[in-house]
Amino acid sequence: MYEKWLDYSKEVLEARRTNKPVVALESTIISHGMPYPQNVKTAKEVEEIIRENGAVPATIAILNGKIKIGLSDEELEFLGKSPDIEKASRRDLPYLLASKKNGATTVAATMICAELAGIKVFVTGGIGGVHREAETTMDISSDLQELAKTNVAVVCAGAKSILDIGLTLEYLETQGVPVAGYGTDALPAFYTRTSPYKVNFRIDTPHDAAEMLAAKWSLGLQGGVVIANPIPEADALEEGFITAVIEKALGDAKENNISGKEVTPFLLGKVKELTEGTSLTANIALVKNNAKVGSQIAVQLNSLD
Ligand code: PSU
Ligand code: MN
Repeated sequence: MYEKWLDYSKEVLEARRTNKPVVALESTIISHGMPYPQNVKTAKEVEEIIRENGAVPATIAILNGKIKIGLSDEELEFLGKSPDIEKASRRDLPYLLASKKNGATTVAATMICAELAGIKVFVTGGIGGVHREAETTMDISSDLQELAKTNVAVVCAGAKSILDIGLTLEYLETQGVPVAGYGTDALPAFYTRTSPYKVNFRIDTPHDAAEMLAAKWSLGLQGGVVIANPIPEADALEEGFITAVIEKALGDAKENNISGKEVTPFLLGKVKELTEGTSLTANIALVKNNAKVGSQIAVQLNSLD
């Protein structure tokens, strides 16, 4: 029944027919995470990296009340250019689809759509999490609940320290979501390769990552896995610098009484503004690196099943 909401690109349809590995990509990062035209350029380059590594890219978004699995260049351009595309998470999907609207899917919504489309590996930049002071605001991203129940692996560069990373890890632990470090014992913090926190497990090869995913799902253990892949050394930002920027962004959010779904885009926007583009360069580099690792994992997983 749900198939009526899905609309596949030709490339993804062909991949399904020939049993090629497919890698999902989100669209909030395009509409709300990066400025135009870098967002569209990056989205296309990321797709190309996935092809070069033997998989097929499926950028996911809601367009005219359909779940698009794979976007054309025109659709990418539209998403990247239109200033008022709704950020779409789990709770937004029914309304946006039923009223034939557009939406840029978050990690949570992209996981849902990927699972419906039979895609097991999803590449992005950073996941949402437990916000600082969540004990009073109750601001916890629905990305974390999605990781608890939807069977998709998320390859990311860890979590940004706009979040309370420690509480985010506690939440994932409670929900039984494994957090694996790709070639690292430390949990990466998006712009930096390390944080004060450790990952649960270290994985060093795409093959080992695929074996872990296969083990999890063959046991019927519902939910995703976070595969945290550190930003390349050359692109990492200096920790003191980015910490100061994030503190300032958090202060501004408080002063402006930002709440609900606006919190994360507001903080990301402030960080961008305050770093005058260096954060954008880092962001682009880490997403590309995740695309490489994610497609290698997808290829391995495809050869296991
Ligand atoms: N963190 C980032 N970059 C992003 C996001 C988070 O470093 O682009 C986006 C992702 O789409 C993520 C969403 O799923 O923000 C989380 O929003 P919220 O905290 O409102 O759940
Ligand atoms: Mn939130």
